[in-house]
Amino acid sequence: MVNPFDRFLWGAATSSYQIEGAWEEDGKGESIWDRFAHTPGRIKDGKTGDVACDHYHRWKDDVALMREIGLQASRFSIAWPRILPQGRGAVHQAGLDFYGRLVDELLKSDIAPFVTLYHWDLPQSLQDKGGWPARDTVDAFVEYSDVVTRALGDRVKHWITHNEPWCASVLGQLAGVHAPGSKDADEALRSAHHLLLSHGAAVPVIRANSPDAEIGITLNLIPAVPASRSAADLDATRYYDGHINRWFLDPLYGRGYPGDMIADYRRKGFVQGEDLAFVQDGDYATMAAPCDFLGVNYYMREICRSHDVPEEENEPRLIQAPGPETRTDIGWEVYPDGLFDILYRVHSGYRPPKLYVTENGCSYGDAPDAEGRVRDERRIAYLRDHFAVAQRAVEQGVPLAGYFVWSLMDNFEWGEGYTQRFGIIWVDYETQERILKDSAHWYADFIRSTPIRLDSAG
Ligand code: IFM
Repeated sequence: MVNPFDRFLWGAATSSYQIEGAWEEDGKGESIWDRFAHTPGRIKDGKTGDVACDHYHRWKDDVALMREIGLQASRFSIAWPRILPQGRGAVHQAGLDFYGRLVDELLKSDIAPFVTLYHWDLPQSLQDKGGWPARDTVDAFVEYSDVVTRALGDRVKHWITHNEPWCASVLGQLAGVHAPGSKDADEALRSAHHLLLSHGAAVPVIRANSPDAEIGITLNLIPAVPASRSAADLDATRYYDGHINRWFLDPLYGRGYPGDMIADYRRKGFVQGEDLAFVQDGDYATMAAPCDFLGVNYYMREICRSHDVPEEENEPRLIQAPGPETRTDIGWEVYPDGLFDILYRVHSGYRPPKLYVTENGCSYGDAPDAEGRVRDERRIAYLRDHFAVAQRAVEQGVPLAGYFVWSLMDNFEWGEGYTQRFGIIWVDYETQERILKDSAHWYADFIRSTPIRLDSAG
């Protein structure tokens, strides 16, 4: 039988903490993002995701807006503490029911649900027991994946284990700007390892519960470009690429951690001794569990220049690309060709059977005008140019099967609070009114009329 969703899918993405609100409703447990956002000084303007877009109560209307745009797929994440308020143990049926109703409404609307199991809202009670640096959290994630995929595996045909493990480990536990907010290189590396390990350990469990589903993981990948051809800048580029891309891609595709990066991390004091103490026998095989797709989140490239001070050897300085007009409100360069570079590089270097762009989008603050219309032309140009690049990648043989705009609606942008608007739907956070921006109308027309089906099957 032909799977009705076995074609190129145009969608939009969100995540639980960023849109749901209802942070302590219906028996939900506390997450590390609840705790982090409630800690003074962590989030711009002292904002939290307590209410966010109130999607927990407005989900039906939000699905109606997706239908109006004509989305073919919706990527969203599940809040682990709604399902297992204490992280493990007693399953909370009300949490499962919420997502069950959402999935049913999407399917009724002919919108394929792409479900991310972990988009950073770890139950606080697991954090209290050590969080991702602790190996036990791997088992907890597998148990949680089992519970969710048993309940929804008959209806959900696309599972994403983790979103951007680099952010969860490095931003959360080295830079300290995301939850849980620590600054410890050893903890960050352990966390990255346990995130990847839990992905691999969960894959067979998800497959058993949802046998005809596709399973993958989503990485934030950034093409690294040298600022010059000097040996120092080329080495800085190698380092940056290793830190953000290869440290995650290599183990997922059976190569273990990159040796050059282990050496660099040892030099920087991130790793002690010869071995990575947290890697146990069999871990590399587990992490490389065969998957059906890789999700790529693409926003920008980085131009890398070496520092000349010896103690910061291999720590690249990231320099600005020319032209402030090419930046979005959050300061990221607009560089559509980087999407081609990263897709092609992953395809030729790692050969995932399928790829999805699971996030791509831009932050622009255009607000409703006197007629209540949001004329976000820059977002339209951004999406049009990136879609054209995706088209080129498909024509060059990249097995790209779908594309999710980040984001369906303006939402809580982590440490930035509500200052960055990535949505194709405007959200008035006071009234919770939603307005389809011009980009949403443009996307609707694009989906309806796109003459060329971006079909990787050829
Ligand atoms: O909002 C985030 C999302 O949660 C993960 N990827 C990047 C987006 C924009 O920063």
